[in-house]
Amino acid sequence: MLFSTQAPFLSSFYFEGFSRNYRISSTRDATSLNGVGYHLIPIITIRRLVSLNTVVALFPISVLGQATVEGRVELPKSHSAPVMSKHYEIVTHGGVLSTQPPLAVVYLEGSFPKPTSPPTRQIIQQDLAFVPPLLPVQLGTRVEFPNLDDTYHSIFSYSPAKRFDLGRYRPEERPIPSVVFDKPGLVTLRCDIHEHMRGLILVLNSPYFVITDAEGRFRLKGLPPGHCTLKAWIDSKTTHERPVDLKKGETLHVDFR
Ligand SMILES: [Cu+2]
Repeated sequence: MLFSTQAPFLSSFYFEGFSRNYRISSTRDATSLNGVGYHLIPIITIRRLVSLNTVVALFPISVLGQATVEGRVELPKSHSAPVMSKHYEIVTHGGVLSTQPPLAVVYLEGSFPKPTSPPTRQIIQQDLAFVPPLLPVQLGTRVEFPNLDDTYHSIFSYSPAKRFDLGRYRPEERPIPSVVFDKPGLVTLRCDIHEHMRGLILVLNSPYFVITDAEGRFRLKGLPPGHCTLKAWIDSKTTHERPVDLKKGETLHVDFR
């Protein structure tokens, strides 16, 4: 905890140091014509400070004390032949909604603090489809729905986790129509004009989630140590779960099959 509160301070310290140095060096450059000696030290200092700042930014000290989970989710067999273009869509089989080709969302369940400033994400409408077709978000996230097609879309949902209707709107609509997702659960997006359009938003009471790759592999970093439940959402009727014991600085391997 001590380290995590220090990290932003260190970062801004290095950044401030970098700006100050940069200002000094440009003044010297401007006033000296033979400024080799003047150049060298500030450039080295800038490089050192930039790399220090990068290290601090990439590895906030608080992350070093956190856990990682990686592994693989056994995905259902694809309903169609392997696609070369990796065009994902939402399909329904016997009332079950899933992505095609299959993908899973892996997330850590627990009681985590709500984000101080609500995140904003986007699902665009392009070529009469929702992109991405599946979006996991943390509870409280605002999702914007920009229309990039040269036609109207009319997005709505009847899902218990969020019932809404944005009505018909054109690409130039401003502000971009958006919805805040404030209840956990799966939200099915549809369009009143284009019957085939389907999208899914998985609203999670957790900031720790990731979509697997096409082979079901995943890696979740920066997790808080402790006992938690790791879940793998596969389709609207299937979510696997495993109790996990996350330890500081350690990587746990978990496979869902
Ligand atoms: Cu539409």
